[in-house]
Amino acid sequence: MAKKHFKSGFVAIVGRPNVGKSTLMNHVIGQKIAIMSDKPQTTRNKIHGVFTTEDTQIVFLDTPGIHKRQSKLGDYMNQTAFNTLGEVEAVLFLIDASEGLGGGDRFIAEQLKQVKTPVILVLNKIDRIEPEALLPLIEQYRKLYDFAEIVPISAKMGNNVNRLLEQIQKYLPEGPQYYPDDQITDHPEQFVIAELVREKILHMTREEVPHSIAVMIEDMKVQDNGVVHIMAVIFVERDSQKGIIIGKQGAMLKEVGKQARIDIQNLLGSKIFLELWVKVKKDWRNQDRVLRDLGFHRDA
Ligand SMILES: Nc1nc2c(ncn2[C@@H]2O[C@H](COP(=O)(O)OP(=O)(O)OP(=O)(O)O)[C@@H](O)[C@H]2O)c(=O)[nH]1
Ligand SMILES: [Mg+2]
Repeated sequence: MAKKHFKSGFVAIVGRPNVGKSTLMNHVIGQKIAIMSDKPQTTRNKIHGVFTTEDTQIVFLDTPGIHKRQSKLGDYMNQTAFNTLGEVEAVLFLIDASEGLGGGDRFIAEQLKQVKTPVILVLNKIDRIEPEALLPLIEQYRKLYDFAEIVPISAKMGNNVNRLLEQIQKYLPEGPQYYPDDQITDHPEQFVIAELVREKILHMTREEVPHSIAVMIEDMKVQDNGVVHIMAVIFVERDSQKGIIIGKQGAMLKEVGKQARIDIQNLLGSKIFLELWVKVKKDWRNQDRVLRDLGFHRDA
């Protein structure tokens, strides 16, 4: 449906792992569609978050944090982030103001020079720094790249996010409404549900375990009593990790289920019954076929 003077476009959010890309997108959309955690490399796929008003639609592309590759999955994640750069109206280069400028940001800035897309520098987590620290930090980043705009925000607290939205609008052409008013993401519900299960495990585990898990929804159906029955399988890379995820007398898995159920019920707006299984798939992060089965396609 083409409305008169309707502006729309795609905006990629890129940056190092853990800088708050998913937090920003969720804040703008007003609902959790991309999982968040304090572990780097939380996001693994490109996720569309759709922001629609009377006269504008911005489709945000949340991308995996760009990092040094450690596996085929890592390669896929970096490629997913870079592929978005040339296919959008604007790029938000998100940085963590409390961490400062590092090698990772320099690397990303170099990649940005390969495309013509306008880049907005977004300094996030300003709630964690002294106000005086902001200007010197901006000066450092300006030397890296000729940014179209520079906006400091706190994605977590919501500070200055409206100002960022205003800046983005300047770069949107007149265009169609890509998604209906009530659609907030491009991924099927099952993807978001699997991610919510994965998020709970990320919150409860440490070291290599967070990176070694993948979650897949094997079955989902509405029962006669209206309860949605969901069966999810958690894949790990080693037997020892299976033990960790299950926990003593199943305590960990039970807690994962309890916490995930709350988020999933919020998402679906109906009661659910969540059945969780843990399976070992040795070294799945380096196996092309398994990666494909789990939904990590080059074109995804
Ligand atoms: N204090 C503070 N913390 C924030 C802010 N934004 C995000 N965080 C925290 O930073 C951590 C990482 O947030 P994510 O949104 O998962 O980061 P990401 O950039 O999507 O990370 P990857 O998907 O791993 O690349 C979480 O613990 C967030 O709560 C902010 O504005 N202020
Ligand atoms: Mg993320």
